Amino acid sequence: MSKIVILTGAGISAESGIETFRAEDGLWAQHRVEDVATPEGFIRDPKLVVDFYNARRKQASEAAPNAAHKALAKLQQHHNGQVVIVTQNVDDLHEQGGSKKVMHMHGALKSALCASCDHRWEAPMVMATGDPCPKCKAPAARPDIVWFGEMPYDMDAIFDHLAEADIFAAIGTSGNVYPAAGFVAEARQHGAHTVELNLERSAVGNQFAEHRTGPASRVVPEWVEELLGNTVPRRPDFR
Ligand code: BJW
Repeated sequence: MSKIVILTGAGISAESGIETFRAEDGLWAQHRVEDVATPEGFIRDPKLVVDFYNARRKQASEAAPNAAHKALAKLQQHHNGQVVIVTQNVDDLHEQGGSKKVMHMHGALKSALCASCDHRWEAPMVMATGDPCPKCKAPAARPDIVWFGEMPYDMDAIFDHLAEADIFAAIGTSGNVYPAAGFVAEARQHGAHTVELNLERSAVGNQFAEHRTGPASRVVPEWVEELLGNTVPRRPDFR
């Protein structure tokens, strides 16, 4: 029984119509990171940040999972061993695609967080600044998103999984943001086979043993079918 750990990024949801961050027309071309994705930005202008995530929540609610999300759900169902999905994405397209257990290390649009007592609850479609926490009543609701300088979720469990992985795959992530960008080195150090599935080599692409180049909706289903033994393995792309 082998254990597969999969890290996904914005690229897996791109073909579902959700913008990535670092593309020329991506989210960071339209918004300053420090304004909308840092705790300091939220203190400075909470309405700007809440409105930014309200718009993202609306966009995500209109998106549907693509063939890559569905293929990973199939892998989770049929692989003879454990398949752990860790996503940096804040949408829920993995769950909509049929995946049962997904670790959202950068939070989730569907969740709200109390900045005062850390209570979490289901976010309304439109949040407002100063919404009260249902538990402690403080007017301190914020999007449950991990911003720069904050600790991502589930780190201990993720590093435990990486240490046990036989295969580590990164799908549609640019390798610019840590700690996620360091997962390949961690998994490799513990003996995992590492594979990157992306339109192009990421910033940490040289650390992967294998590359599968192309859109996620094509390369992920192909890779999954090979893992499940349904097709003849293709020659890896060692460029
Ligand atoms: C396709 C495709 C298709 C497109 N098919 N592929 C100096 C050195 C090292 C680290 C630091 C440093 N200074 C500060 C840090 C730490 C900092 C960091 O990494 N900064 C960097 C900018 C340098 N990190 C943090 O602060 C994190 N916390 C932290 O480190 O805590 C301390 C700690 C220490 C030790 C252990 C543990 C913790 C928190 C990071 C929070 C990131 N938050 C964001 C925004 C919130 C979420 C949201 O609003 O949605 O998360 S930033 C943004 O980037 C978002 C993403 O999840 C994240 C990653 O982006 P992703 O997914 O890779 O997207 P893109 O757009 O970059 O790339 C898309 C990719 O898809 C591309 O490669 C395309 O080719 C590909 N693609 N179409 C296949 N169809």
